[in-house]
Amino acid sequence: MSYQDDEEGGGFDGHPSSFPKDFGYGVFEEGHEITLSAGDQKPRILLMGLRRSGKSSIQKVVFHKMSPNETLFLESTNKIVKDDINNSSFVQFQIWDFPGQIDFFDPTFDADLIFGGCGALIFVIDAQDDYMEALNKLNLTVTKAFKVNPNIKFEVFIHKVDGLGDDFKMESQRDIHQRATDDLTDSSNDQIHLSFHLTSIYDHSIFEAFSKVVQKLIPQLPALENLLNILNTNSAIEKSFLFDVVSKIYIATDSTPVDMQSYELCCDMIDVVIDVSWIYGVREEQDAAAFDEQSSSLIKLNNGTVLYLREVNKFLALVCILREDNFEHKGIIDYNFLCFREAIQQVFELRNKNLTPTTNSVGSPVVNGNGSIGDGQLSPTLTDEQN
Ligand SMILES: Nc1nc2c(ncn2[C@@H]2O[C@H](COP(=O)(O)OP(=O)(O)OP(=O)(O)O)[C@@H](O)[C@H]2O)c(=O)[nH]1
Ligand SMILES: [Mg+2]
Repeated sequence: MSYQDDEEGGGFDGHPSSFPKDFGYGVFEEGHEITLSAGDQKPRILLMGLRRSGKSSIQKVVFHKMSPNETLFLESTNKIVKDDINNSSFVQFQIWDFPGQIDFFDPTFDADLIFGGCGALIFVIDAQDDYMEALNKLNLTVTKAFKVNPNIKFEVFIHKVDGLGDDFKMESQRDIHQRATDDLTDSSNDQIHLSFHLTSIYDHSIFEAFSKVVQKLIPQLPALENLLNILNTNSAIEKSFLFDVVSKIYIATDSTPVDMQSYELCCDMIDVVIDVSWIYGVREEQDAAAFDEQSSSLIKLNNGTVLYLREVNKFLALVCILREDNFEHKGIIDYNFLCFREAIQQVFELRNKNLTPTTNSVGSPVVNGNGSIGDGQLSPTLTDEQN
């Protein structure tokens, strides 16, 4: 079952050219005034929504491995909390967690600064609560943000759906979608496009939704998708995901539809690999990563399916699902994988060539390709990693 609603309309159309140039991989056009400090140039994802809607919980669960139950003890956020997702992850960005009671009319609220360098705005709505007030706030927020920066992707998380039955879930989604878009039409803002996701921190839906949000910020997405399609066809693979290992966000997948179960299986596989490596991995250095060039894993399920994981670089893993009979040609699959890995490296190499050395060092490209997980260093090129 897919947790995302609409793809129609003005969403990411698959063309890198539609990608706003002043954000994303830290590439700034020449002459573009940068008044923020270097650390602030990373694309920003804003988390907004009413009080107690679950913003901080989302950020903690997805990026800080907090268990969902622990979020019960989170305190209310009272100022903007900026969180850098950079060293340990393939994709680099900042997440700004806002307090629920933020007031746009407060003179200290600097809309230009906040929405200016923003890539995506996630608006969280508590689906277990009355959402009328949230819808008003949503309308206010997106119209304000759109005025400052029309390139922002607006993502609505209909959150805490774990407490709702399937029918009610669908009904709330339909209702919220309808009302939100009607409100925009009424205020003659129909050029603003909203994407809706049903989410909960108690299952994988929040990771899936976040994957979709992050994917919209990756200009190479169509190329990656294409490579995965080619890999699948030539290796008789049914489904493959390119995972950011630390966050378990998938950066790309082939163009067949994603079903939640496969995604969950792949996430669980990553957990297993990391856990087993931590426990049994041979480690000479003190803090060697649990995931490295030699990471690969094969899990056979009792329904004739095989899960196969291979390391792509320090931050990325390819996880494939295929039928056991097709895994007899493991040699071919491995060979194809090497070609695939090479191609991925070329995709990002091409991008890095297009960057001038200055923007490269200051603009902190969103691609992280070197160093081990969590080792605190940032390297702009993927190719360094090779061999
Ligand atoms: N059932 C359920 N509860 C959730 C979910 N996500 C968050 N919560 C709970 O919602 C409550 C509020 O979460 P917070 O993350 O503090 O909310 P917030 O939006 O950051 O709130 P402010 O900082 O006050 O704006 C916590 O008790 C969480 O445990 C979810 O997916 N399902
Ligand atoms: Mg909070």
